[in-house]
Amino acid sequence: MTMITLALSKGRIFDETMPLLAAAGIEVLEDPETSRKLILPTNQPSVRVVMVRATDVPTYVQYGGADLGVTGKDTLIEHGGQGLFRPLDLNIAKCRVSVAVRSDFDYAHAVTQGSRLKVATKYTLIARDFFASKGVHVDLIKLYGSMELAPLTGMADAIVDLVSTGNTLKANHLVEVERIMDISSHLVVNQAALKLKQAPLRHIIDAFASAIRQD
Ligand code: PRT
Ligand code: MG
Repeated sequence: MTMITLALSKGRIFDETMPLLAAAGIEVLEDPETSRKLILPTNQPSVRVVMVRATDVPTYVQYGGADLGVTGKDTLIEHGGQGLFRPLDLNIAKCRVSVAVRSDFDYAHAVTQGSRLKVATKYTLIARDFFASKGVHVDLIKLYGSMELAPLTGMADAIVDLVSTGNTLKANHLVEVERIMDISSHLVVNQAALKLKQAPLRHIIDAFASAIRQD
């Protein structure tokens, strides 16, 4: 029996991948929110799900810890995508990467004046590329979470972060001043596994493709 291992992260990616798995006839038998198991069985003895940090999904698939996985385009860009085949945009876990500042900070003025901006973010590659393309000089401060706090404490002028409803920015008196890119989650597949386990992986990829919701 050829075992297929799928890497997912808890929360929205797990939840929004379930309908796609169902289309492939796969049902996960335990709830990651309540189970302490990191390897979850499915109704198919040859398919299992490993639960990893969202940022670790591309790494697990790259090094063969999983044959395939579901990961945000944001995470994929920062990872670099080495060793990964990326057959499908799943159109789930949608959001955008944006620049936000304190509502009392004049971003447009700072940019036209050619000021150096202090930018806090988890997305240093995306931020570096974006500001370079605008010709804005930035000092990037790498953070791993709670980006919203950086402008509030005076540590940064701006943040580059994911926005979906905008409620988190609003609650912290921040305003979105630029949209950098739209984000959705993608299916990623280990390139070697795709050759060695071609038939079962094709079956999953095709089923996912047929179940993608367009909007
Ligand atoms: O914490 P860890 O490093 O393990 O992972 P993570 O925080 O990246 O995981 P998770 O599950 O939160 O996000 C996984 C993926 O979901 C991301 O890589 C995105 O591709 C996607 N996604 C979609 C989002 C959001 N929407 C989102 N709104 N990821 C995070 N958020 C956060 C955002 O960072 C901000 O803090 O939600 C907050 C904003 O939401 P609104 O609705 O208030 O604007
Ligand atoms: Mg999160």
